[in-house]
Amino acid sequence: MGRLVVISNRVAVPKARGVAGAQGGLAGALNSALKDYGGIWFGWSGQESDDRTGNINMQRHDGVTTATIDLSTRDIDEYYNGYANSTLWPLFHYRLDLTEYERETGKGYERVNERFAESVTPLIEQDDLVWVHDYHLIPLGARLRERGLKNRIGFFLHIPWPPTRLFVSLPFHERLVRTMLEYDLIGFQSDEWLESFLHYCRKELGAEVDDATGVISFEGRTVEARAYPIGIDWEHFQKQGESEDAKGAEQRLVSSTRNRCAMIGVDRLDYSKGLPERIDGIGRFFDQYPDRVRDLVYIQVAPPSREDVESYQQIRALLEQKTGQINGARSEVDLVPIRYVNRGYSHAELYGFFRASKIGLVTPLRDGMNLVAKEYLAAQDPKDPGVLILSRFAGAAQQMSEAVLVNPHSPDDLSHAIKTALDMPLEDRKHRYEAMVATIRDDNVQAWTKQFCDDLRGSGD
Ligand code: ADQ
Repeated sequence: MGRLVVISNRVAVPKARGVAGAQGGLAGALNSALKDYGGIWFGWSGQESDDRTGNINMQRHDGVTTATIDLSTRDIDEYYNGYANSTLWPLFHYRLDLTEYERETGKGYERVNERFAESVTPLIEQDDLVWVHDYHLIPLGARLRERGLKNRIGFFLHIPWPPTRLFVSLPFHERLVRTMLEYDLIGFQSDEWLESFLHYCRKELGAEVDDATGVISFEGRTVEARAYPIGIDWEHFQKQGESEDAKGAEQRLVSSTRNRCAMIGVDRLDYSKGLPERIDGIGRFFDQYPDRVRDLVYIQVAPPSREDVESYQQIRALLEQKTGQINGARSEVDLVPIRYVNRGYSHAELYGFFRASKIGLVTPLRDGMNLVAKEYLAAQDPKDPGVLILSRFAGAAQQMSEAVLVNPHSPDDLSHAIKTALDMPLEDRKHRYEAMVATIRDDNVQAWTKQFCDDLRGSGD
């Protein structure tokens, strides 16, 4: 059996795991996969350098070999901050208003994908499975095929796939999707994103699509597309819960909130996560139920991300302004309704915070999956679980329909959900928790990687 070669934009070594929220949900998932299968994780080092010698930095940490390259200032600007995060990310999260279409950044995106292909090709052996991740690297499979690679190559998209009517606003959309059809297997987080992709292939490319199996036939090739909802590393997360850090964090929150109910949100500071809208919903709750202000304290943990992109600077300023307004209007000398923390925490500390919080608020405007929703539930005490309030626009909502589902755009809906959660009887909380937790435990990240790799091994034409 061949090794696994994982290729993603960034490579995060295991020992750095969970330290800063900036590494997102992808890092933990890939480290687990590589430990199980052996192989290499290739990607950008995160370093900026104009060294064009093509040096690859190989390292081994905790059973995982990483191979990284640096990118030049121009590459980072055009490929990462530009096309990936100012064009594809907003468009795929349905934010046409924030989507920039610049020919130069598109060229930078192509150039870096070419550079990735050039650097990683010599590292790939004949029987290796190659697994490419996410929107930064959509054309990579096609670039690898041009270099003669015959291996099984799979692609997983961690973010939503937009409806055809939005996607066609992307210049050269057809070219991008044609490169995707060079993979053997394409994975999406949920049926909704999968269906949008299949719709595009049928309608815009005229491909033959079998909706039941996800098999796409196009210009003599056969590609399979399926939904693989990503999970959390259940065992690792439970272990974190037993640590002193987790217990200390739980204690800190319990003692600092005393007899008030702690409600928590943990998100990268990203406009897709619906943070200002969430604060509006909390403000509406305080307006509608002024006698409940003393019952609740909201903790928002939001480490900054992608700070070089303007829309991210704007979202941060907006969030600070809205939080400040509510705290200004509602605080007492002994009471601050919203605690806004602009930093990341370890998974152990997050576990403790989640466990001490009677409500978890996860309300993205769009999200491929959302692992925080699953982590929140995984940290609950089964005898006295908290309530998850979840956006119906997160991929996670498909699997977690017993959460209190909300429309994150509606302050009234959010306010009503908070009231429902605050007053929910124990029996109801337990019933909902039990209905969801088995899936989170069993459909974990190990099951996810195994399913994708097994299917990739068996797929292709
Ligand atoms: P993200 O957009 O980063 O991931 P998410 O799925 O919520 O979103 O994963 C975030 C991860 O980072 C979680 O493990 C969480 O614990 C951690 N994290 C978040 N804030 C943190 C903080 N303040 N401190 C420490 N850790 C923090 C993308 C997609 C998602 C998809 C994942 C995985 O956007 O939809 O679920 O990839 O596929």
